[in-house]
Amino acid sequence: MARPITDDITLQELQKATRNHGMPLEGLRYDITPVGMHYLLTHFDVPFVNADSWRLEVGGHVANPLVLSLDDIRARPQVTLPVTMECAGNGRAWLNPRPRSQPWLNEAVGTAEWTGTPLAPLLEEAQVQSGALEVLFTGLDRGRQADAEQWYQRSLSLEQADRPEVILAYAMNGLPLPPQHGYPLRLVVPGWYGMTNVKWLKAITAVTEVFSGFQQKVFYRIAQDDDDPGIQLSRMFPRSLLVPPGIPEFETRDRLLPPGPISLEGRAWSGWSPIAHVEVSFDGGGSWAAATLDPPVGIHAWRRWQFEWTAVEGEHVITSRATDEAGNTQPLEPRWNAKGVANNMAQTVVVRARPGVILG
Ligand SMILES: Nc1nc2c(c(=O)[nH]1)N[C@H]1C(S)=C(S)[C@@H](COP(=O)(O)O)O[C@H]1N2
Ligand SMILES: [Mo]
Repeated sequence: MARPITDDITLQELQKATRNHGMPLEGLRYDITPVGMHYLLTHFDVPFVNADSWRLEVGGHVANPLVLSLDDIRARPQVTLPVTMECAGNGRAWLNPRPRSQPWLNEAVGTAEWTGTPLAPLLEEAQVQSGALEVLFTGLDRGRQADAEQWYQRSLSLEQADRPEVILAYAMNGLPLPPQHGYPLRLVVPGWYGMTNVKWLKAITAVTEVFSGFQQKVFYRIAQDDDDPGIQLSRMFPRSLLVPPGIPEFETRDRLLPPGPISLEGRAWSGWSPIAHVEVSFDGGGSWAAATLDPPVGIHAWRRWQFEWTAVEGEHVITSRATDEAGNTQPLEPRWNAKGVANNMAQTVVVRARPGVILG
């Protein structure tokens, strides 16, 4: 299918793309994404952390500031949650003109089992004072982006920070966080786009003003240009992705398979509410057929779907789209915005059914 993608990836985009990898889409077969297959996005450098001397400072507008070691945090109540995490920039490379940033196609997603301790009791212990409006999360990584030198920082309203599923995670899929995913401690906010999940935490600060840092008030907004304040992103819009059927063509990654019956499968998620249905189209969205849904991997994790198809000889374009219980769904065309965020347009996959193709 004709796509409005331009081919002129710049070296600066390539530099980001080689540091920050996506999940190979065949990884959609796993309920829990193996650690090395989980997508990765790091704005600055991965900090080198000595966990023995590392401390988390919980302070700001609190009556009882805390300084905690990793052992202190590991001694607190422990929870494990499967969480589907997706970068807000997923889908950016389909936009035309393409906003120059990490050029994701569809693969900036993964589902990990995060183990950690709930944030709310820690804030309670620190005794956040009245007058505090937000909780600010600061990472150990520092750099310069769009003319501002900064620590990587994001805030949450007190109300969001107090949600029971918000955790400080020190393990991923049962092992200590690997350096690139936030060692020794990261924030996990299930349902929200990736940028919220601050890695390499060094401070959690109750603040009396709404945080206006770059990663909050400038980036991660749906805005038409630099003068448009836009809409702040929070939860993930629904998306469905297909496990690539058949075998790939090396150059295009289009799919090859022999004509005949084939079981298609994929995964769908939304940060707003549970997935209600997934539909599949073979005529570019003219008509849709319902896929069968498995139970979700967890209330904050993706749901597997399946569709029995018979491929007749020739070229096909498969489109799938997810709709959540709140009624959010996926558009067929990208919704352009200046930062290239929240483009949850339906994925299309080109499949060629040819006699004689041998499946791997
Ligand atoms: N400290 C810090 N936290 C961060 C980032 C970062 O650059 N620095 N990137 C954010 C973004 S944009 C995303 S999408 C997720 C990616 O998490 P992952 O690399 O573990 O998949 O981390 C978020 N947390
Ligand atoms: Mo991201």
